[in-house]
Amino acid sequence: MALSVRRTTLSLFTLIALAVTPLLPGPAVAAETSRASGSPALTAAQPVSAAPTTAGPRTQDVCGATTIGKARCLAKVRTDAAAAPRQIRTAAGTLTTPSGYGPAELRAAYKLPAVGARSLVAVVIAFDVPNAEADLATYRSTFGLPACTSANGCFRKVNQNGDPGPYPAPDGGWALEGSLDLQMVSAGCPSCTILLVTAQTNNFVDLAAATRTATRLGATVISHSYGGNEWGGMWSFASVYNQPGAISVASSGDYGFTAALAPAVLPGVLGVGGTSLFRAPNVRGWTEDVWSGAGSSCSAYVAKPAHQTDPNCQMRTVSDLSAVADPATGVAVYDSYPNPFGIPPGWLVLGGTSASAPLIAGMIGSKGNGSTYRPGQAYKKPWAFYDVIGGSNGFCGGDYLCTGLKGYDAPSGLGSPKGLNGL
Ligand SMILES: [Ca+2]
Repeated sequence: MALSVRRTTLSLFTLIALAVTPLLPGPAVAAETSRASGSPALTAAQPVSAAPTTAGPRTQDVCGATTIGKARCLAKVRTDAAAAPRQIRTAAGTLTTPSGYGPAELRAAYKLPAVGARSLVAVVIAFDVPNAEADLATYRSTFGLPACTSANGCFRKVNQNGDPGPYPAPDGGWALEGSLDLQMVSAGCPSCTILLVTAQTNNFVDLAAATRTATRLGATVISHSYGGNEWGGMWSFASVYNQPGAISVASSGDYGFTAALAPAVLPGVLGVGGTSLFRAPNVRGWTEDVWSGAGSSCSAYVAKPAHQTDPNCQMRTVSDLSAVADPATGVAVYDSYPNPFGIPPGWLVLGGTSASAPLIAGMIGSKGNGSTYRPGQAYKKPWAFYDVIGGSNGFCGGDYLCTGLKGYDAPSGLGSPKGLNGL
């Protein structure tokens, strides 16, 4: 009897999820990005997104919707004037100060050590990121992080075969995503070395090949700020995201309570949701709510892992953990590659679970245990995370699947890292 009740509950939530999926990438909205043709043209600008529940600053999706079997990046870029860098005139000249949170704020909010382990953290991305190393250098020098260059052995860029070129054609949206990823890994782990693996296309066949290469080249943490709707075909590459020696960390999505995305939903992958992060007059100095866009879901394909005990989803629930992802409380990113959004290249403010996943990937790198870490270990230490209470990412009658409640909830998982103890 109890089982049938749970099944009824699941069906209800599945129906609700299907009813609120207009923004989903998927066959019903099969608007392909310009990249699918292999054309080097920039991705067409996407329509201004509509936040599900709260009005916020203007944003655009950094990547367009895709069809099944392909992934979109999961970043949102601010396009309002408040996100522009501030120009401050001094006796020495004009200083440009980024808007958005930098590494110092993120370190303070999540109680991170300034110096951690020297893990190799990989960023898997589709298409080329032409200015990756130069933009990473600007980000790190601006915020006082140690240099991370190919010359000093900290930074390495390869194609999906593991070779230093030739690289795929660039895409303005994915290139911006790449800068966000590299810079968030740096914020989460200033001491880590970084491997950028550029997949030939946004097809999962190529992204999985790039992931396999990241493991082969020694990465112990692999960041995936992209996703595509889960489907039966994902089992052909699922094991690539759960290889011995490396933990995959993936974005839960930017479209609220809806269908699950791969790779975040896959077994062994740490699915990272999103929060809004504010300064607060409390002991921590900060507070977080569920971000209205944070992806959360009850899988239709992936069995419930033993460490998940939440009652209203019989299959895998996404997310596991979370960190800042709301573009309204977004992070500073330096990207000099021409973007398709009409924003001057340079300092931008970004959000999306594309920010939170590489930030947490960096934190695991800082802890230094990526080669053995698995999501189940976090569930044994709920005290090691800031419980996110408040906020919602959809309509589910106030259930934990779409509402920030005490304890585990799907949009924020166990919460956000309180130092590195739970990682
Ligand atoms: Ca919670």
